[in-house]
Amino acid sequence: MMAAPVVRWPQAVEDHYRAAGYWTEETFDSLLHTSVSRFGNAPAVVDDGVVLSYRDLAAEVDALANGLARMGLQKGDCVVVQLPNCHQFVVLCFALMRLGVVPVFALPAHRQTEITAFCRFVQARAYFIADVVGGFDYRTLARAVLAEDGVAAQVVVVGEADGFVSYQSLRQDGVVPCVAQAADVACLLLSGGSTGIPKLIPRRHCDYLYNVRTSVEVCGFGRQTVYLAALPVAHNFPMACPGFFGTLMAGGTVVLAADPGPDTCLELIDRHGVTDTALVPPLVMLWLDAVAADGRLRDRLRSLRCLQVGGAKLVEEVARRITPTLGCRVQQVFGMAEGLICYTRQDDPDALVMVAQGRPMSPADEVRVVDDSDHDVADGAIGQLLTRGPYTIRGYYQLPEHNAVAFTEDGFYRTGDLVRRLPDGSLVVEGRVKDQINRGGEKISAEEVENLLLGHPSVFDVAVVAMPDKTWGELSCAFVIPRGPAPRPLDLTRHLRAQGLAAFKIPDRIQFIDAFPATGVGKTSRRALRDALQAEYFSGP
Ligand code: J2J
Repeated sequence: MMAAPVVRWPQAVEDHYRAAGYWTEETFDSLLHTSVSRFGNAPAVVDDGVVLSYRDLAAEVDALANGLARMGLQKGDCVVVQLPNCHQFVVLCFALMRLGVVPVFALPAHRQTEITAFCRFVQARAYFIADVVGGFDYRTLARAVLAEDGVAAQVVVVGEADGFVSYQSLRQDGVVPCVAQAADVACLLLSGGSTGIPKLIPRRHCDYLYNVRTSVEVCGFGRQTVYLAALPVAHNFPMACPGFFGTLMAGGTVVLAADPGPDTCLELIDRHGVTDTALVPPLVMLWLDAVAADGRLRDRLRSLRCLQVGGAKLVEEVARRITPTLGCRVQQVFGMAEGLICYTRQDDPDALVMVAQGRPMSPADEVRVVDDSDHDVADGAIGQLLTRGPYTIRGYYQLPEHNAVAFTEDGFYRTGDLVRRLPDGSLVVEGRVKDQINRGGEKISAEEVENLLLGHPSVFDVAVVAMPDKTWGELSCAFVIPRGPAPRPLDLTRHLRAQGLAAFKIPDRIQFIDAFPATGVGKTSRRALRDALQAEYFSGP
């Protein structure tokens, strides 16, 4: 049995979080039991034609947990979950968490490179997929992953199993007891990351439930809440901020959308009386444009109370269009899977909600804004954000060397974000110091893509940087110094695709260059490369 090791908080701090009531003895399994006893026959999860009441949901979890246990999964085992938004995702989460089996939540967009890395890193015992989604056959991906060295997972398929284990067939009558405890790891979330492949973020029942509970309070979720999960639910935002877990804790209804586009979502909002949802900024623009182009669509949004926007910076001009066009309130959310979540509040003045990314949700969140030498900057000045608190991790999963640089000695997480703190404690995100591209909310680690490009024989050196874009906020541009005659850009993107990389990480543009601009200490100046793209953008047509 491999208990998932985590970097813990110092004992005195953990004791304090418990004594203060931030951490309780609850687990995700007790959340489900409590909600079933309080909300029994109310609708919990709506997915396409399927409606599960709280009682139905619990029965599904019982049946699946039983089957998973018979499959041989045990406390401390890790599995990789890569499912689209469907009720089976929700059922699977609770079933695994009851057994103390730890899911790694891969994104639907991940491909062979990422999935293989996750399976190897955690020695995944199982890999959960859907059969075909949007024309992509995940079983083909699973076969490719299984063919890699060091992967020995049982594949479980929602839908046509095609030789693998079928999710449906796993369901077995009977109930297995919960063996997870509050201090155990509940799941491993993915970090956006700025080095190598995504790092894994251990979230324990106690800290992740605190995240959910506090989000529910701040966002005012309750029985009346109908939450549309539009973004992929593997993301922390629609999962726990307050997301589907928060909705289920509060007694509301989760409506799962197959895709986040306005065609699908506006119809679901209308049909199910959705009150709350969460989007990233490019999707907000898509929704705004759809409703602006056809005023009748606005009627479909009658029930929508609040639109949460986060994951990337919401520009003020777009923020200002939301309430007049969609008829709902805006809440800015600045969060990270590592922990800290900032929300603008319902009673914040409009002027603040339009420009700030919110303030930390917990009174126990500690925030510092520092310069390059970790000294606090003057109030209102821009600096790097450091944070620690009852739901911010103290270390990534099994990466001691990286943890030594990603956290300060006294346990603050270095977010890599540049922020400005307003007098009321609200934060305005001003940029970042990490080598990451934020492509409309999807995070791309420059180093991960660079390493794969360096594997191409015609690439001598490469730097991947952010390029401004009106819709996406940022796109990615790879500056490449060729080895010999320059290849075609298409050869390089094909090279990346052939290795099985999530499509959003493929550079949007490839630019050949003779030499990189250098910093004072002779390193490649990514800033100079970014500035060149900025200058071009602002002088463009
Ligand atoms: C600017 N940058 C933002 C914002 C996140 C809620 C919302 C988002 C995430 C998330 C999340 C931003 N304005 N409003 O987990 O629960 C950038 C920052 C941050 C990084 C974290 C949640 N909101 N960001 O996006 O782990 O750079 O979480 O450090 O994917 O996204 O990325 P991620």
